[in-house]
Amino acid sequence: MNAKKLVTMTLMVVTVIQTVYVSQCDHPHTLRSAWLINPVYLDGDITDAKEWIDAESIELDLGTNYGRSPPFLKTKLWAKNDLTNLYLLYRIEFPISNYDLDDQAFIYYLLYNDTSGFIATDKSNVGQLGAPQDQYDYDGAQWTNDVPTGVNNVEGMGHYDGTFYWFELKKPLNSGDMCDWLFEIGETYGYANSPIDTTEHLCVGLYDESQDYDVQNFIQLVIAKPSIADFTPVGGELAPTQKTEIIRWLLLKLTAYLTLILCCIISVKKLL
Ligand SMILES: [Ca+2]
Ligand SMILES: [Ca+2]
Ligand SMILES: [Ca+2]
Repeated sequence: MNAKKLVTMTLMVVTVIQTVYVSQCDHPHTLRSAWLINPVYLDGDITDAKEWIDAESIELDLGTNYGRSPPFLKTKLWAKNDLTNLYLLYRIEFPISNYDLDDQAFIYYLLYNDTSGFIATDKSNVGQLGAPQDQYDYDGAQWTNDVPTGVNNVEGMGHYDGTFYWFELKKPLNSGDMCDWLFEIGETYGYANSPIDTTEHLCVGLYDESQDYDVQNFIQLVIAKPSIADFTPVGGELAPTQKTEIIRWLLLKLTAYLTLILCCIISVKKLL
């Protein structure tokens, strides 16, 4: 192997390693949602030992000024999804002296226009006693309720146990009402980690009603895609639409793998 071939192969290896490194380290709060196995009962609490054991989680601090200023609230966030819905569980450490029954958890998504304004906006709010709100049309200051233009697609509840706030939230990946995010399985959402970064924003947080401010931070969310093991029927039949979706996804994945292997074989043959 001559020096030119050695340099080319080294560059290929470095590029692959760099791509993997960047994809894993690009955002400080990347949450890789897990594929849902156990059902969620939206009571605002961990209902049983199995309910959230199949989810993935991250730990982060919420704060005012997009997580940069106090008070800092130690938070753990779990996520899982199926083909239809995203499920989130929040655990937010909160001082009992500031507890308020009207405090709410939220997640919002902003897709910026290159010049000004937003291409898409969506916010989900979950209170402790239910009554979740689904919003859109953020103008930089105010949100508008989806209803009556669209539909309230947010479900969930929460409670405070004296140390932690707990909230459970359920939202469709694609409600179709044009007032919500449009998430797809296997895709990544939320790239900003600063308020001046105009790549898409995905923020989670708590609205402190008595202080009238948001305590929040940026996250990046990777929506899980199914594996074959996730779809082994256990005493039941898969719905036809679900079967079609799984087959389509598996074929796409197989095609991608075959193309990658073919490219590698051709590249190696050329180099040797
Ligand atoms: Ca529950
Ligand atoms: Ca909405
Ligand atoms: Ca909606």
